[in-house]
Amino acid sequence: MYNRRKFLLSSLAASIGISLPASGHKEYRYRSDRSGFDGPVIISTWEHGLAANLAAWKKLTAGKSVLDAVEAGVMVSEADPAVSSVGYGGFPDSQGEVTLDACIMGPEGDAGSVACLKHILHPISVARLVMEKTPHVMLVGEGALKFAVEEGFQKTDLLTPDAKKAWEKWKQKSMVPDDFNGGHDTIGMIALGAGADVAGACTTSGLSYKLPGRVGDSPIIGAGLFVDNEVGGAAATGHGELVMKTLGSFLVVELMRTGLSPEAACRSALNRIAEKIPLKPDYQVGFIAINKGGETAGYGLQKSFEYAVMKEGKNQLFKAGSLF
Ligand code: SD4
Repeated sequence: MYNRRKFLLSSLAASIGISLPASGHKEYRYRSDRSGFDGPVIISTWEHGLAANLAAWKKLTAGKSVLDAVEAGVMVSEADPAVSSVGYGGFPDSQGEVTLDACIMGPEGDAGSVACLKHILHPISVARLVMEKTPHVMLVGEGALKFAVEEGFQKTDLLTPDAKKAWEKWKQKSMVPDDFNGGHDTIGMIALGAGADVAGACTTSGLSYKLPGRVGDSPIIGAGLFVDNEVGGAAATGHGELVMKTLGSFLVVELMRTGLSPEAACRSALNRIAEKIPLKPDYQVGFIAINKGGETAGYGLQKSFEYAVMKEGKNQLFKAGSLF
């Protein structure tokens, strides 16, 4: 099987004029007919993506892998108490418990994920170890926590005083979990590194005041995140139920595979959501995407979506186009 794959790769390489090293790994710079890859490109969701991009950029320019880059990038948001939808400082569920969802995908088609994980500051690193050290893709709840502790992660209290105060205020008003109460600032990140390899990471505390046990799109491979190293990658933020019902990030990548630009693919996936699912006026979904040529885009259902792109050493925040 391996030899056949290597043979096919060598034949393909010969037919497009590149040479492969003994390992069979591609070491050329990818050039598509849309644009050329010319160095690292990182895209992530929301304004806090700027700080995350910078951490990822530092890894890539220090020669670290694209997986190291996306992991280090989103860890910045996980540790930031001011980001109320990710990691430490994330708003809790309806019972006051912070539960975290995260996943990571690498260029070799590998994936790891954790869902409804409590007490761990960096769920993205646990997801990476699920990918690297187990034969599984996803661990949830108690099992994910047990795995993390066995791997040496410290248990910590993730509920900050500010998040507790917000939850107590919400409790006074309502004991009915609101299906979309709170900020939309899950961090999703896709990076294109050396050799135009693509990796992605996504991490969140999910919807504020969700029902206990609720898992959103963010740790679901294909929903909150999808990477195909032949095409590019995509990640989602916003109302996870809408993204799960359409397997949004997979859809964006598959649309890019047909030749759509990242922006057209994100817009088309959002159109799919708008056509198939009855929407409430305040529902938001944002997609980010990057293709193998280094083209990036973000697009939202509503106007509020922003995304951060770092390329050629410049880190910039963009207002995304929107359907409504
Ligand atoms: C979820 N998509 O759990 C996440 C929420 C989110 O910013 O993106 N918040 O549904």
